[in-house]
Amino acid sequence: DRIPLKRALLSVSDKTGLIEFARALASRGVELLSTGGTAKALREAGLSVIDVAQVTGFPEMMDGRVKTLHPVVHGGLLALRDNAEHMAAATSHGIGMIDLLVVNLYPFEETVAKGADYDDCIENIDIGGPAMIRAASKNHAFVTVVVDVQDYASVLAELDANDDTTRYAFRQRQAQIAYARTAAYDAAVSAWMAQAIGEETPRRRSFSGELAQTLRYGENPHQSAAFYKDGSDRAGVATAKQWQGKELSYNNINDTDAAFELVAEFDPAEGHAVAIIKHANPCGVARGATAVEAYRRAYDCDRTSAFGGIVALNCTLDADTARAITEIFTEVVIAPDATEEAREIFAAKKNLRLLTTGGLPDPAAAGTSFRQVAGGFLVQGRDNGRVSRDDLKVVTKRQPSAEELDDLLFAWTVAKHVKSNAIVYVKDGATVGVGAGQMSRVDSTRIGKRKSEDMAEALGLSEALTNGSAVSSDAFFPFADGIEALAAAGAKAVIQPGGSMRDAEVIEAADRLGLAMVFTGQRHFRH
Ligand code: 93A
Repeated sequence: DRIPLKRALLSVSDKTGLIEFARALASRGVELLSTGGTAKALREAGLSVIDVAQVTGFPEMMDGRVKTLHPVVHGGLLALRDNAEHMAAATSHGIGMIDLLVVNLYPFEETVAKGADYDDCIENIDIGGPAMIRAASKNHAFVTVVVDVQDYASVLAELDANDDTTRYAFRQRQAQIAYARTAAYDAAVSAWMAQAIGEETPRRRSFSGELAQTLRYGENPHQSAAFYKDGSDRAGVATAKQWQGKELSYNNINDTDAAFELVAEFDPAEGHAVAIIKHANPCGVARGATAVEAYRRAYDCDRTSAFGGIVALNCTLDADTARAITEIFTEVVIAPDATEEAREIFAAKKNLRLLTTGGLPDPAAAGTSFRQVAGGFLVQGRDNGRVSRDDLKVVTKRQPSAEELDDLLFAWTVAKHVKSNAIVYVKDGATVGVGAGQMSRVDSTRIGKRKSEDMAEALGLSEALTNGSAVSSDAFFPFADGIEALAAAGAKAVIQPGGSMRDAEVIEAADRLGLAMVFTGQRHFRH
């Protein structure tokens, strides 16, 4: 199963590492074939190279659309070396074998990402490259294929370890990677086309990802797991720099994502905000005049749950905040940036992971989210719904005060990131009680209240902070009982979508209990 490399075809758009790799191949006696730009680069570096055009007998034509699409190339990649008929055909047609194919494709994804126009994107769809990659990969019994610059070193290591040959298992692995690459490439083309033609629900769609990290296990130790990047540049856990601490776990990644997506809702221009997440739900979110104040206020929502949590900031992590965070055990801290002093403070806490992202994701950005179900998956646009003061409709006799309106909008924004049924109590720009993930909305109401009472007791307060609070509900109240439960918790103002059959009863209850209530006209289920 060991195949020596006598002849290689190199055709690459990304010329990173090309010269060094080609030189290493040439020094091992490998003959080099190449397409226009690649051949030019190799020649300029003093390497001797044969033009593919010379081998095919055709010039590169039609703006390069036809360069390598020729039987001399594809025969050389596809011929079975142990098949007498194949080899006889190759001889009679003057087809030389190609043992190594090195291709990276026209930068289609990058062209789309930089906002190029339709024709430019079309011109960057590589045809000859994927055709060769697929041919070489099919014939991995004899041919080695390389599609990633990072694999140049792997090939050389393989040759070094195996007397200048490649082993079957190595070629298989390379072929698997290569097919994933062409699949990802076509997935990108198809996704771009769907968007370009305004097709939101294409009849066929495919997705692709690149391994970012193998994980020790999934949600539980008996589940295998890995983390894949989708190639988008959204600031977050997939693109963050990890400064310290052991590798993130599956649950860490999920919770860190939830934390950062939540805190990114709060524009740093409007002040510091901190979110603390446990099991993908917030157990404290707050604004503050400083980052450390925001952290302490978030922490004071539910100190018990915050232990071992994930902390996200919408601003630079500074030394004061870093010191406050290290007072308890925290799993992960994620922020756009961290000062050197803050990093030094964390350095003493070996188990604490610090991630910086360089920025915040745009909460209003469009996007797609997926969920697997048995036999398929659900696709939807990401929940980028946001409401502002102008969208609110006051439905009660009592108008909310300006302070209440601030808290209502804050509560609404947090509730969007809480598992349904979500009830979020807020006072002065800080959550004071969160009821998450209950099957009954009234239960979420009660849980938030009880949490707040527990905290009041722990902090030695005379009453729970739900007293006088503003409350958000992620979806409408189907009955008046939810409103009654909120009033019993001392809430003074309520924000909810509205739209229940019994809205009239719900509004009547709010009026009777002296609450101010606003409707958003938008729902934030999160199941
Ligand atoms: O336009 S193509 O689809 N037609 C081809 O026949 C072809 N053969 C190789 N593009 C083709 N390629 C691509 O050219 C390779 O995949 C590679 O990305 C690029 C290298 O071109 P150059 O060597 O001229 O820089």
